[in-house]
Amino acid sequence: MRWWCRAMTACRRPNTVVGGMDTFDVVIVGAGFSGLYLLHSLRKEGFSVRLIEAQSGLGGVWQANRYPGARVDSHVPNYEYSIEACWRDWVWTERFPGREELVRYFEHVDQALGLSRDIDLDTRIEACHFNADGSWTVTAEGGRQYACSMLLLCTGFGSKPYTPDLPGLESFAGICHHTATWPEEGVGFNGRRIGVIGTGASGVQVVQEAAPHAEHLTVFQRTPNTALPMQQRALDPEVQAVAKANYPELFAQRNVPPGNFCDIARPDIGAFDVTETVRGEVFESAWQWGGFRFWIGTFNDILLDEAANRTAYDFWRDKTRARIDDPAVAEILAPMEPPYPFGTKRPSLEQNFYECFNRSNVALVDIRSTPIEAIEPAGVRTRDGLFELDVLVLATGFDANTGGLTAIDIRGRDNRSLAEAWSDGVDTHLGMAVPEFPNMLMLYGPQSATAFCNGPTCAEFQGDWVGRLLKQMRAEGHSTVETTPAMGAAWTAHLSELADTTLFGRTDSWYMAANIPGKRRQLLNYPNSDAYRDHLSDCETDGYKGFVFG
Ligand code: N01
Repeated sequence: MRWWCRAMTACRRPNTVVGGMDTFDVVIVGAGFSGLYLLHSLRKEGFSVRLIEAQSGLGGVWQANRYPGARVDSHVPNYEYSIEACWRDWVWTERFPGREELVRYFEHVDQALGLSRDIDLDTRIEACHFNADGSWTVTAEGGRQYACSMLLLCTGFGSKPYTPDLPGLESFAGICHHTATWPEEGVGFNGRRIGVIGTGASGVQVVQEAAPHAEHLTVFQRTPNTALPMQQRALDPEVQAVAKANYPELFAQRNVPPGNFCDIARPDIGAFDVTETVRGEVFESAWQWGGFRFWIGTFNDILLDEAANRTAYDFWRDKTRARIDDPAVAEILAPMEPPYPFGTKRPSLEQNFYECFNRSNVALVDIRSTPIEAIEPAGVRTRDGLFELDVLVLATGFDANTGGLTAIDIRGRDNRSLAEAWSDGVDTHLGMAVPEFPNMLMLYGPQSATAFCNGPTCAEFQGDWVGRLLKQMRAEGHSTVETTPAMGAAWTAHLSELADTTLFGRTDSWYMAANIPGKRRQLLNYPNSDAYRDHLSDCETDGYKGFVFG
């Protein structure tokens, strides 16, 4: 299938129908930051594009995660497109916007860029099969089919919720929901006995919402979260209007090392290059500034060197323990000895998470020392007894990075499925292409910078890279592009080296694929967005080294 020919004649026209199938140059799966950016940019280049989304609105995780308290952890103006039509007339109300505001932002983006006309909502893709002629057949639930030359998977790192195998879960007589499949009509917390399993970002946010309303709240924690102060505040529209004069410069900054935020630079000195007093001042200043600055913006060896890391942990621990009244509770939430190197599990941002445990209606259960034995109709039974509940919240995370992809029956060459190809671990080239899956690219996927890079920043630089690749293929008359098993193995080996030379490899986290029983332990996100971007750029400069065109 010579997709560039059709593109050159069919751009901006309704798609063609071939053999009863809607046929496009490009099919994109997923309407989050990456998918929408690709739709916008590839359409501009004259490709015929269809974007398919399982949910009934735009925004990816922000559609799905409608649990109480859902809120982004990247501050304004980082978490938005750099496209002027999107930011010029958009005003945020808070420094860290909540889920409802983010959904409205995506509606605004839709209007500004006219995206919806090329999107099928409420359409869940079940299968994507590569054909001998180089095309893909994409099949949605209900049987609707699309044909395309290039398949772009933008399913995000957190689109497949993970529910642990808790014995008796289905017998629970109250209301039970995973945070990522929260019902649209909501669940009232007022006057109810609420239980929350999990203290990752979702758990922290639900706890903050439930504590003031619940008759009683029980939080089941397995591993402490080194949550950091968000330092949330309302934003003044007039101040934002003035700041917009600098937005082009600020957004450009997201793509300039060091770092991928426009206003948090990766530091260039180590924790022991300064005196203890100065180190304390640097930590304190980052703490007061809020957000991720304490995680990534203090010293360059915090995530590399154990002793440096310990200085950050100790600062975090002392600050946190000072907020918790009961020393026994403090020891569970912020132990004297670090449960893992600070920052190697993603720190959540909190507003009053730790103070919630000073309330008389909130109890903390350390399920590492008193494990959950079963879920019963009346509640959760641990080794210590039964905790009676009306509502059970499963804030237990995601089959991160790969789950959203392997949930689809994606079959490449020789009819081999992606799930089978990755059954013993993931191999990709640059986190974008999978050996034996020609004409298929992933964005914000496994083995790319993904969760170590601000979402819109990554969506734009990866999206631009893909756009240039497709244009070059069109110009040079190539109809297929793929990577090789050797390149996949080499990239995996490189990530494995990074796991060993940073502190990430020491911790069981979803970065390390270690949150899902039986999943092969490997680093699934590239922990340095600058270096990652350099790899993409070098690949392109070297004539797309590692890719084979046909
Ligand atoms: O999921 P998680 P999440 N028994 O995997 C526990 C983004 N996000 O949805 O740590 C008992 O972090 C598990 O315990 P442990 C963000 O990138 C962002 O909260 O494995 N407990 C952990 O406490 C985030 O990092 C926002 O020991 C079990 C929790 O469940 C990512 O999504 C908001 C268990 C899962 O935490 C995932 O966050 C929400 C079991 N069998 C999400 N299995 C923002 O603020 C798991 N747990 C932007």
